Amino acid sequence: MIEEKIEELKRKIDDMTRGIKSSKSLAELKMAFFGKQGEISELMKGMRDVPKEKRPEVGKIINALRDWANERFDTLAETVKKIELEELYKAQKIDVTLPGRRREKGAFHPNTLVIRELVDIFSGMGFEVYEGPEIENDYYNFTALNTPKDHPARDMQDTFYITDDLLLRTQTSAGQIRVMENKKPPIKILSPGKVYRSDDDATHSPMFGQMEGLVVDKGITLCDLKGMLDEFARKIFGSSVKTRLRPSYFPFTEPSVEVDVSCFECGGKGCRLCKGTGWIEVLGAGMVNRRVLEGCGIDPDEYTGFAFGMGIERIAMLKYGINNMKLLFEGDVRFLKQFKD
Ligand code: 2NM
Repeated sequence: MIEEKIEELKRKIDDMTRGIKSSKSLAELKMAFFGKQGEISELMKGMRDVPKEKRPEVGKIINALRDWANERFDTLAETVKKIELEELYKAQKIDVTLPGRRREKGAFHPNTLVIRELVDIFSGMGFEVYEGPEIENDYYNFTALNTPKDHPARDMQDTFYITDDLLLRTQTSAGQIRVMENKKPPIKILSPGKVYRSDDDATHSPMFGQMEGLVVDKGITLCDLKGMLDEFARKIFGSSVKTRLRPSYFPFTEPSVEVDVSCFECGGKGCRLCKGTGWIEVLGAGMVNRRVLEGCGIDPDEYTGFAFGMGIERIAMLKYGINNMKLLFEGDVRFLKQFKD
């Protein structure tokens, strides 16, 4: 009777464990037999109803079954675990002959390269970098720069106004006024940054980069400006490049000049880049207008200064031979990757 039951249980365990592939389901199955209401536990509980004299015999049989089942589950557990590990190793297998994963590298924008180079050149001459705010008021952007109310640069077309008084700066010199108001000369600052003008065509962008320099001290002359420009031109365009000054007009400088560099492409003989003239216009400059100095609380009879300003995109296009300004605003990596310092 009991022997039959035990044989049946053994067969059942054999059948149920045959297809088992995971440790989890095997452990669950073991619980189903050995757990509180499990068939093996029930058998043990049944010992209560076995007559006293038969108990040692029946006990032996049941214990033997329990040991058999335990061993069976333990061996199976080991096998399943081995299979599971093998599968895990297979899934995590690394092919060391596979080519490495490339991390795409970006590139510095030509504007960034030019800004860095300019900052480097002018730092070498003792300039400190000062960056003012991009949102300015009428006073710093115009009035303090001796730009009268009826000047064309103040037209609504040219300036992005935020309110009657607030605007997007049209030149970085707005910030330089703050420096002159707050610091006693000597002053020697370089102001790189974005400026905004309501222009938009093939050669004008509503936002562009500018870099302005300002030197104020006792005895500063136009010769100092010329000497500094020569040094700057040689460093950025090549050691044989010369500069020349042509008269111009800016409200904030007097006299004002346009600065040309001799063509670094043809050496001055005339080519497509310099349109046959041998010269390329690169920046505007001048001696700081005495009214500007006065307005900042600097005595123009004691101090003089020069200032200059250039467009970053223009320098980048000249330096890297870029013929279309739009390329500088599109951010196409294939374009950007071509430039290195
Ligand atoms: C230019 C040309 C000429 C300029 C003037 C000043 C300041 F603040 F001193 F008045 N900063 N930069 C200046 C002078 C800028 O850009 C074409």
